[in-house]
Amino acid sequence: MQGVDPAWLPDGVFRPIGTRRTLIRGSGPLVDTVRAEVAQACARFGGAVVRADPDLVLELTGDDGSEAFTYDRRGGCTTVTASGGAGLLYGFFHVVRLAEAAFLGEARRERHRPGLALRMLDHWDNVSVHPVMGQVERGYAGGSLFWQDGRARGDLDRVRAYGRLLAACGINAVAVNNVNVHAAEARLLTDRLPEVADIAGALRLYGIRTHLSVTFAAPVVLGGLETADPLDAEVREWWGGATARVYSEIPDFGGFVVKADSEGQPGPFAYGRTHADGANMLAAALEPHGGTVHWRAFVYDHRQDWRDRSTDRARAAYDHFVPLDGEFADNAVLQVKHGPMDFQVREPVSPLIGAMPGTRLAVELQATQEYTGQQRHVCWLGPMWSEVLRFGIDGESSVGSRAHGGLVAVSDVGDDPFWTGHPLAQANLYTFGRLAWEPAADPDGILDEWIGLTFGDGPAAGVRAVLAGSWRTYEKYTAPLGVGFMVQPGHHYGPSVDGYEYSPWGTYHFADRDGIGVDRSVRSGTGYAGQYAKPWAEVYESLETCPDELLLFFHHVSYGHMLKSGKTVIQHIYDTHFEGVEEVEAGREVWASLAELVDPARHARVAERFEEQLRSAREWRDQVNSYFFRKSGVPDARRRRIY
Ligand code: GCW
Repeated sequence: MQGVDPAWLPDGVFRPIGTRRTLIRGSGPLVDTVRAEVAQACARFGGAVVRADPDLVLELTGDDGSEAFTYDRRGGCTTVTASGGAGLLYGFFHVVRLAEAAFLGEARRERHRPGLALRMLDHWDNVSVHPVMGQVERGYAGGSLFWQDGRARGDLDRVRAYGRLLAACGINAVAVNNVNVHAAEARLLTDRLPEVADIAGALRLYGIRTHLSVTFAAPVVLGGLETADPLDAEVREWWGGATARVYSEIPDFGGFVVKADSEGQPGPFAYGRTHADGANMLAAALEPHGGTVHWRAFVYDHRQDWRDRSTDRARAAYDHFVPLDGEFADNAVLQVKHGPMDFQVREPVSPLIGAMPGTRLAVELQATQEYTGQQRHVCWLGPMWSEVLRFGIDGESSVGSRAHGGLVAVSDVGDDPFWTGHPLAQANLYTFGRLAWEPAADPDGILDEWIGLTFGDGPAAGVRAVLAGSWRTYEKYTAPLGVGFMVQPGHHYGPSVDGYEYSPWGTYHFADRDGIGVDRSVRSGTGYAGQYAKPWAEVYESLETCPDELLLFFHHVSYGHMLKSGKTVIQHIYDTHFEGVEEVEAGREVWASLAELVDPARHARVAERFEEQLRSAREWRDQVNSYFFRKSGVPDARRRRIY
C-alpha cells in the first residue's frame, strides 16, 4: 500500500522480533496470521522462524476463544502462551510494543487479559455518498475505508491493514455502516450481505468481528410487511430469518447496532412499544447464533420548542431508559454516550451509567472529532476518556467497571493516507483501543507508547508537548465551563455563540446581560442533578461544591460569580480564551522545530493543519470574548484587545 502512513506499525518496530529466532506452536487462522507477521519481520531483519533453540516462543495451547495471554521471561527465552488464537495475536503485539525490552532481563511472568470483552469501533460510513452528510457522517478523514463507488471495495488490502492496526491496539469489533441507516445501507442486511461478508473476511484475519447497523423499519422497507411492531409474530419471524441468513454467510457475525426513535430514525414508539420490546426482539433473533444487539440510548426530543424551559435534553436518556432497567435480554446491550448531551469537550458523566444495574451497558465515546476540532485541530482525548472511565459513579465503582457491554468509539478513520486526516488524531484511535483493554490505564503512558511506536525516540518529547495538553487547550478557546455547543449549526465546526440558542435541538446556554448557564439543580432548575447517585447529586446540586469546569452545565450564574479558582466567570472566559490561543501558537512552534525529525509528508500535513487550527482558535477567542464583553459590559481586567 504505497503512500499509506504506517501509523503505529512502521517496519522498524518489528526489528526486535525480526532479528530473533521464533518458535511458533499451534494451528488455526489467527496462528497463521501471527506466523505470517513473524516471517515477514524475519525476512526483513534477518531472524528466522525455527523449530529449536528459540529466543521467542509463541504458543497456542487450546482453542477456547480466550483473548488472554501469558508473557513469561526466563532462561534467556521469552514465551507467550494463550489458549485462544486472539490471545496469541494480542501476546504477539505485546512483544512488538515492548520492543527490545521483551528480550531483556530475567524471570518475569505476567498474565494479561482485557478489562472489557468488547472493544468496538462504530463507523458512521454510508455506502453511497449522502447529499448532506457526505460519505462518512461526521467523518474528517476522507471517504469510507469499506465502501467505494456505491459498493464494498474490491481491493481489501486497506481493510486488512486497518484490521492489523486495530488488533495491535486491542480492538476486536467493528460496525461497518452508519447508525443513520439510509435506503442503500438498509439492504446490507439482505441482498447486499455478500459485500459485508467480504469485509468481515478481511477483518477476521485480525480477530475482529463485524457488526451491522440496521434500521428498525427493515421488515417494512425490506420485507414488504405492513408493520415493524416488535411484538408482531410475522415481524419477529422476519427478523429471525434475516438474522439466520446473516450467520450462514458470516458465522462469527457480531450483531446489530440500532439507533431507534432518535433524530428521525424509526423505532418502537410508533407501535406504542418500549425500547426493551424493540431491543429484545432483535436479541431473540440473534440469540441462537451468539450475537448481540447494541441498542443506543441516544433518545431525546430533537424538535423541542426553545421557549419550553421544562424540557431538558440532558435528562432524556435517563428518563427514557431507567424505568426499563432489568427488562433487557442478556444479549441486548444498551449503548450510552459518555455524557448526557452529545460529545462536547466537557460534559459530566451520564447519570444513566450508574442507574441501570440490571442492564448490560456499553459506553460510547467519539473518536471522530465532531465537536473537538474535526481533525483540523490537535485534540488528544485520552485524558477526557480516562476521566470518564475512572469516574466513581457512586463515589466508588468506576464507569470502566460498569461497562459490562463494552467500550465503543465512533471511528475517526477514513481512506485518507494518514488514516485520520490529522496524523496526530491517530493517537485517539490508539488510546481508545488501549483504554478499552485496560480502562484504568494511565493515559499518559499510552500516549508515550503511541509516540514511541509511531515516531521513535527522536521527536518524542516534542510530539508529547504538542499532544499532552491539547484537550484542555481546545476546551480553553471554545465553549466555557461545561456549557457546550456554541458551534456553527449543521456542520458543527467553528464558533457561533448563539448558533443553537433558539433552535429545536435542546442545546442552550441562556446568556443574558447578567449571567449565563443552565440551571439543572433540583431546587430551582430542571432537576437533572438529581439523576445522580450520591455523592454526585449533592456535589452538582450546590454552587459551592460543583466543580468549576462543569459550573455552567449545572448552574446559571452571574458574570461576577467567583469561581473556586479565585477568578470571576467573565474573567475566566477572557483569560482562558487568550491562553488557549497562546497554547496553540506554542504548539505550532514546537511542531515546526521537529521538521528534521519527522517524516516530511507527515510533518507537512500536521503543519498545514496547525495553520487552520490557529486561525480557528483566534476566531473562537474573538467571537466568544466579544460576545460576552458586549453582553456583560465588563471589561477585561488586563485590558487586552476585545472587539
Ligand atoms: O452527534 C450527533 C451527530 C449526528 C449523529 C448523532 C448520533 C449519526 O451530530 O451526526 O448521527 O449524534 O450519535 O446518532
